[in-house]
Amino acid sequence: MKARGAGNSLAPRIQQNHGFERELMKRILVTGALGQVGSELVPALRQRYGQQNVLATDIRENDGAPSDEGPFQLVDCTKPEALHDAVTAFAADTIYHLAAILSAVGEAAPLKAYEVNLGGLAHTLEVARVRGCAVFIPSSIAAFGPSTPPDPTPQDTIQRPTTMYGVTKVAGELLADYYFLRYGLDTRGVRYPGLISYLAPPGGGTTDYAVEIFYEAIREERYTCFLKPDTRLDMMYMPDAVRASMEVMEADPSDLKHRNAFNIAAMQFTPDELAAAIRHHIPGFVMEYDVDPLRQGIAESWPRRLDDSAAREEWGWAPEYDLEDMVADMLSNLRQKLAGAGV
Ligand code: NAD
Ligand code: AKB
Repeated sequence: MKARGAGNSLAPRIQQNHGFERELMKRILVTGALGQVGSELVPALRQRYGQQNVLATDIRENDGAPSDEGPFQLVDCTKPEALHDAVTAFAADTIYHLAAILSAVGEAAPLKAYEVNLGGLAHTLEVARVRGCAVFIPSSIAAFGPSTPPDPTPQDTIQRPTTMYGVTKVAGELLADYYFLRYGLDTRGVRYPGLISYLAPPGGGTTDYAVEIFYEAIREERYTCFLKPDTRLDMMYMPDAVRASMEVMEADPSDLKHRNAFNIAAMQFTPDELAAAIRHHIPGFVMEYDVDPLRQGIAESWPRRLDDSAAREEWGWAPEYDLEDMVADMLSNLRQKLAGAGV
């Protein structure tokens, strides 16, 4: 694919303010920074805004993650004082709030998912209100449910998710809108599809198969998939997700009709189609199926393709990677990573 839209590119450093009497964001605190997204978003933010201007935080110790080349602090987002102290001490003007419990893990511990995903977000928004920070809030295809039109899924439509993860995501979208409408807080966000990446492992979601498959394809030339072969889902390669997360925060606020929960999309495929794309590079690759009813049920309740026209129109969103580009890049980078680790 690799044909970028003519819209909001990160190449020229945007010089406008956010409409909230602040210059370019330059002191950024990231929660949940050691996860699948943070491991790639933190280095990208540091490259753009300066290594010392991005504080990575998480509830667990950093044991050598890619985001370890800069400030790191333990912060539990369900503890409002700790969050407030970290934001204040770092003089953060922006928070990327990534801390979360994903869909499959969330079904094993629904109240924990509620506490972290919704409680953590409420505390983050409140600290941001007191400290005057902009906030990036990621939502997900999981914010939709079985009564949502699945293909394409409009920007504004029926949601009614049936997982606790989805319940917290749709409530989080509303909470983010509320803080903007009620307090003028600069909240923004996107609905990520299932994300595929090679740096950090996925955190226990339903789309994890689309990452695991690459590890097993390289190591064993075979993979047993927990979703049915024809389960179509919306997916995205991490470089596109990272760029979207930064572009939406740099968008001119006067162009935004929506602020939170922008649908973004790049590619849609089934496990069978992903296996076929991998076979172009590893002809002997064998895919087997051992379906997990929990994750199959979750996947069937999610959209197959998001309509991302609002993001395209309002801030120039355009993906760079399609299925073919993503598979080639994943295999090449993961081979190098596993060879480097002696695996
Ligand atoms: P992840 O599970 O890989 O990482 C989440 C991080 O949050 C972990 O490092 C974990 O240690 C941390 N964490 C958990 N509880 C915490 C707490 N109480 N305080 C502080 N940190 C805590 O998740 P991810 O894939 O990096 O997801 C980041 C965001 O993107 C989440 O909001 C997620 O819902 C959203 N999202 C991700 C995907 C995907 O495919 N990865 C898709 C859609 C949306
Ligand atoms: C999950 O599967 O839970 C996540 C997501 C799509 O939000 N990857």
